[in-house]
Amino acid sequence: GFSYYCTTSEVRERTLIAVKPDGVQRRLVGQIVQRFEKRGFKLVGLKMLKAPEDLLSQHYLNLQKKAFFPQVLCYMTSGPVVVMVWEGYNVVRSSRVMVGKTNPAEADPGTVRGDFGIHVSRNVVHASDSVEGAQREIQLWHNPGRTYTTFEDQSSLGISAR
Ligand code: IDP
Repeated sequence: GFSYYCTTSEVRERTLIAVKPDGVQRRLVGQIVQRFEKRGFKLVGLKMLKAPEDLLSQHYLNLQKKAFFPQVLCYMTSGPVVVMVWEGYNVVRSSRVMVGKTNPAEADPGTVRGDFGIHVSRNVVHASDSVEGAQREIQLWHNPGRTYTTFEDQSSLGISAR
């Protein structure tokens, strides 16, 4: 049909966006979802889970040798994360702009980290940094064959009667 002539592969590009434990705890999930929806991107996957360390090690393969890696693991396992897949034209590059610089102190106002971030270990969101990276991360986090502790197990979320 016409789609063959009119669409480009960038339209179906996908990226992995995760609201990190501090973002979930601070009730920022809705505002973050809203930013991506307003921008015209399409939500094509979402799940909430407490990330296992082995999954995080795979996710952050390039950081494993850094001295601060234990800090990253501690931060990312401090509570559940909300992992989403968003689709749209140039979504990988646009998301990185919307999310802002890694260090919230350097992130522009108007970006997620510039508006809500506190510290590199409290920077609210993750966004894939390349199309290839996004494909790898989507496979990793949304592989249905993987066993997770999901939100159905409330004890894993730190939700208690306290
Ligand atoms: P990115 O999340 O902006 O792509 P990366 O360099 O891939 O940045 O780092 C991944 C995550 O690791 C960051 O979002 C941040 O939470 C954490 N991180 C990066 N650098 C540091 C650091 O120097 N100290 C502690 N945590 C860090």
